[in-house]
Amino acid sequence: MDENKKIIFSGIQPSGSLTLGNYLGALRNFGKLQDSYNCYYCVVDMHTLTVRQNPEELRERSYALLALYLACGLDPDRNVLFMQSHVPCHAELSWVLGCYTYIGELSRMTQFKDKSQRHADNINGGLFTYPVLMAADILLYKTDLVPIGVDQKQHLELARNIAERFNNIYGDTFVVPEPFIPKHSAKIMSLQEPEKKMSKSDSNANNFILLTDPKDVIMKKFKRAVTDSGCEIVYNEEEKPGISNLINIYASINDTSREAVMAEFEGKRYGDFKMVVGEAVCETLAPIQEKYYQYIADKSYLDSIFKKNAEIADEHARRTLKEVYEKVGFIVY
Ligand code: ATP
Ligand code: LTN
Repeated sequence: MDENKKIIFSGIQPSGSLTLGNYLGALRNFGKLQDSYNCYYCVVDMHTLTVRQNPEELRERSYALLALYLACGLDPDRNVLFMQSHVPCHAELSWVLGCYTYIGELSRMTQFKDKSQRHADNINGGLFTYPVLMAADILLYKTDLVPIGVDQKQHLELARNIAERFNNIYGDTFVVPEPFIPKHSAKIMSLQEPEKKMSKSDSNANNFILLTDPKDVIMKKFKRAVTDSGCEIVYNEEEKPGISNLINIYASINDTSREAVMAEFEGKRYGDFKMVVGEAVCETLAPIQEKYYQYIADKSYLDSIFKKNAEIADEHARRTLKEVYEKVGFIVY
């Protein structure tokens, strides 16, 4: 770790196979930031228990997520790639921070409201206090910057408020973190219902592209993607959500602007544009998929990364937790 570099923390839940939304909104940026920051990228398995999980599948998906981190180019020697449940400080700090978070604040979280509706038979305490655990994840590492999709912005604001509140009572303890939200891919939308977010827990597989979807499946999904009335390839989120989403995907993959995409496809047809976007996505995902299948076949290598990094993360996290325990008045040895 280079003491002069700022710290990044982010996490993804192993709650399903990752989508193009996860990749463009979060994962791709993880790789871009690894040179300039000290990075902690976590598999946040504890968060997934807020929704019922099959234990065997959860374990398998946790390995799969680490394999994807590696396949997307995260260097295990330069980034701390680890599992949340391997570092007990996350749960410990979460308890303390929960005592500095108001019920009113948690009740306003839109993800809680959405998920309570979707899982009306299991509105559990964890679902409600989920953002406190996320705040603990971030604050434990004195994180400066958190790469996330825009759907997580409200949770990050809450983490900032908790940090400021704690600092005001006990003096400077936590760094107040900033979000890092990508410009064109902050919210990749569903291919069939472009007014809602592309989500890995969607029941309709045509709504999302999985990072592991084979080429023919990806092309078929793009072919079927809902476009809008009219025929011009122009960006207009309200009136043309389908085409606007495709423009965002293409601009993001090619690191270019929406204007450049519109200029490139001026006078072209929707059908042609959809195929070009599909091809670009396949081209980006092909090398990731190839590496992914190599990594996922070697569980002992993945275990060695998890083990080594749990220790590194634990050391940093334990230091912060000790400071917090001292400040709140616990007896610390
Ligand atoms: P679920 O749909 O099961 O709630 P999710 O995919 O929304 O899961 P995570 O897997 O925890 O949630 O998200 C990991 C990261 O990917 C977060 O930073 C989130 O903001 C980002 N992300 C998720 N979906 C999208 C999307 N459609 N567009 C951009 N970023 C996204
Ligand atoms: N809540 C996030 C996942 C998450 C996270 C974090 C992201 C848990 N802890 C810390 C960034 C930093 C989600 O649902 N996408």
